[in-house]
Amino acid sequence: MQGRIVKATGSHFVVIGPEGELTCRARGKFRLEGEFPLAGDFVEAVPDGTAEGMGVIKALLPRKNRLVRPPVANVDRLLIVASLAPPVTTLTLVDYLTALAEYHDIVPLICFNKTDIADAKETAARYRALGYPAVAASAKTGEGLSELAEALSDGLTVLTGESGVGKSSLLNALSPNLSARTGEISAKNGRGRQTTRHVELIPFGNGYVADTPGYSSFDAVEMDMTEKERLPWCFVEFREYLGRCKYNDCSHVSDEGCAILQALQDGHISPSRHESYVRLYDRLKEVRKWELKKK
Ligand SMILES: Nc1nc2c(ncn2[C@@H]2O[C@H](COP(=O)(O)OP(=O)(O)OP(=O)(O)O)[C@@H](O)[C@H]2O)c(=O)[nH]1
Ligand SMILES: [Mg+2]
Ligand SMILES: [Zn+2]
Repeated sequence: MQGRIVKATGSHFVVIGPEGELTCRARGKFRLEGEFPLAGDFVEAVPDGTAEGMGVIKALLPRKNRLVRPPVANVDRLLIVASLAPPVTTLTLVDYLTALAEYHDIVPLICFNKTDIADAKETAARYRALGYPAVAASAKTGEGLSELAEALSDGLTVLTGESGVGKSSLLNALSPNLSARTGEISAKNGRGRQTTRHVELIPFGNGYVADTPGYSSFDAVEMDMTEKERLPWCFVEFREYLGRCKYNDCSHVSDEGCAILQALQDGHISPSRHESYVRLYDRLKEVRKWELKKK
């Protein structure tokens, strides 16, 4: 049958398809070909005859995209959870994460949580002005939750954001039936253990959500954003100026005749977004070939 991997633990995969559910073991074949099945993958799986409900993955269907952290494929939406109350998320990180979403062709949705203790209207409006949906919400008071629920009701949404911003709390508040499972995930992973292969897609509305343990640093290599040539395009408001610089290989950092820098000077691009671009560009510039090989 064709189905989708809704749970991946590193040792086995749970595949759900029209004919039901199969628990499949990870086979060496995929590792050798450099393609390891991930949660979110669409696969061809068949019963393996050992026991009822046990199966084997025969083939991976083509992927739309994949994230490295968390390891998940065919992501439709990235829910970037930020907090303007401690632990305060820097807007640089929000900018990095919107760029990450664009890089992988994923629609970003930003949620500023904890509005019960830190107002986020103005900051949310800044991102809406860029064309990104941005919700001010509180897992505690319920503000913004109906808006979030509606946005998450189809496709596969992956939550991301630093540890402690309230990702799991938001999911718990959104749906009581999510609560046990998200609780289980955070208890198992705890803080700091970010490399876990365990990813579970939880049904939500007509779609799925995947909670992930937060992280404390942003590593562009680990996030698989290694082609710095693509970075300018990942800042949406830069797009209309691309191709208008004096030099074709303009880095939009300090080159003469740069259309982006001109737009910045004219007030069409915000200084903080451009600064985030420069910082991310500088990090990608340092990525050496051996680091790419390491992946
Ligand atoms: N005041 C307030 N506190 C919140 C809100 N949402 C979450 N918290 C608190 O913030 C802390 C962290 O919440 P979590 O939901 O565990 O955060 P997380 O993003 O899932 O963190 P990791 O799983 O470590 O990545 C908890 O003590 C929550 O009670 C909110 O809207 N308002
Ligand atoms: Mg959590
Ligand atoms: Zn330029």
